[in-house]
Amino acid sequence: MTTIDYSQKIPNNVNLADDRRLQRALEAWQPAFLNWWDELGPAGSSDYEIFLRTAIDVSAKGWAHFDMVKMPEYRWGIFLGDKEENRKIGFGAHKGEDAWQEVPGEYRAELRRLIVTQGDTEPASVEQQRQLGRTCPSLYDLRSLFQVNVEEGRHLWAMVYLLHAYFGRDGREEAEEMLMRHSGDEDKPRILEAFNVPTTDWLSFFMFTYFQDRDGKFQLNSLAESGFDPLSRTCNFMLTEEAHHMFVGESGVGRVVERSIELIKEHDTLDIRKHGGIDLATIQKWINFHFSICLDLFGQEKSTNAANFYNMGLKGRFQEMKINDDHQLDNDVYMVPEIEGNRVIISETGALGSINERLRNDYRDDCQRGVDRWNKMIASAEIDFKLSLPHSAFHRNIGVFADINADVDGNIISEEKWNADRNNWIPTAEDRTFVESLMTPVTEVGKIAGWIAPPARGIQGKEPNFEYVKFH
Ligand code: BYC
Ligand code: FE
Ligand code: FE
Repeated sequence: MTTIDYSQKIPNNVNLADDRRLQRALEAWQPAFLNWWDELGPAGSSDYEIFLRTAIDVSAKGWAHFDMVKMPEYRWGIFLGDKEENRKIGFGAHKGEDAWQEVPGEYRAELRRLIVTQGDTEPASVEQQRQLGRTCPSLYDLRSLFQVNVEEGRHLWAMVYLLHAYFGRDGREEAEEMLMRHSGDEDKPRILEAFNVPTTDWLSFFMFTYFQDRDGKFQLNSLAESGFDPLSRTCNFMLTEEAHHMFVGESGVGRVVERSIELIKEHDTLDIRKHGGIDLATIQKWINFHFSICLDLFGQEKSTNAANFYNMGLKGRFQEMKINDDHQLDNDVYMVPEIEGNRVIISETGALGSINERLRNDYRDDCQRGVDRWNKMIASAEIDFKLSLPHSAFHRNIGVFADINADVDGNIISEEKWNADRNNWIPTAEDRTFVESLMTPVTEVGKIAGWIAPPARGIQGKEPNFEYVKFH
């Protein structure tokens, strides 16, 4: 099963040729996808040849093949992770029963909703990043952007496959809708808020791949625990691709920090804007913005939806099988934030109802690790500045903090104070104009923009200044 059949119109490792109806339905969706890619995928890129990796095998080792490819000719396909024989449902009311190979009828609507929400984010991110190719800081970075974009396109294929294969007519309709909602569209926006925010500059792109793709990591891990085996298997393979997206984010922000440190040292000032660098205070504002909108992606602190998904065995916790408890949580508790008077307090609630909050906390810890590594770079250059994640109450739109204003330390503040101080915390129009002013494209082999350090190493054994993208 692990080897992918590339002789088919739609590459796959699910024996698609044996199911002619499904094959025909997906082959009918394929031109709509390509049309969408042409209209809303990476702008102006259809003739570029790019050093891209393509999946050839779904095992953990050696799954990728690298070659110069034009993106419209990328072989998007359907790749499920290996099947675990006799897999059991690991949590919830059906714990210990055989994992489902078909959709459990009673949970059909919930399962479809989870798959649609997951699937919707994938094309959304491609739409959000559509214009970035025009302002790349180097060919290396341009390749990274396009690699991320084609893989997000493949993640859409992953969810569309599930909809077509397991949800009949309404699945096919949902697959069509995936290409009809668009990021930022007033009438038909993407489902989750953070996927309607344009990604207009490369600092935002690196923040996106660091923070927002990391939501992907946590959500996909939770869905990989699913009792619905095809969903679990597809998420397991998507996670191997996701790791690279987060590498792009962490190393990207790291290289911006590295360059800023160089300029601070060279000019003996933190105020490096006039020297063409992004000052650390500006980087902090971008962190505040992206981290806070990503916290919203985890839903409400107390959620009956999440409790139901868990009970039903559809969506688990992060690394569910490594947690040492009964995996049913009927008698367990968890601490969630609440507003009491003018303060944020932490109070005990049922563990089942607070699955979202637990995942958000796991996510926060994971985000902190990269911030610590960036701070180490700053500290070893003996610069007195520390980057940090804002408090969870800061700049939120979902959950208990949606109705209050808070500063970056989590103190509840008045509307007036928020309006007076917000410019110190999140990017202003001037900040954005400044960062955008640095975004002049660098496409010469071996050259890099002045606001970012070069990568430590290249891709797949190539030099950092290999010609990763050829324009024709
Ligand atoms: N925006 O009970 P609650 C990725 C709604 S990223 C708008 O807490 P639930 C990627 C909610 O729908 C991973 N609406 O909700 C990254 C509900 O509506 P109803 C994406 C929101 O269901 C980068 C109501 O508020 N995957 O892969 O527990 C590049 C009550 O909320 C939002 C997934 O998200 C929001 N942020 O939690 C490319 C996994 N939050 O019922 C790709 C699948 C909540 O009142 N999705 N609402 O109509 C889920 O598991 C859940 O849908 C959520 C929401 C965790 C997102
Ligand atoms: Fe994805
Ligand atoms: Fe991703």
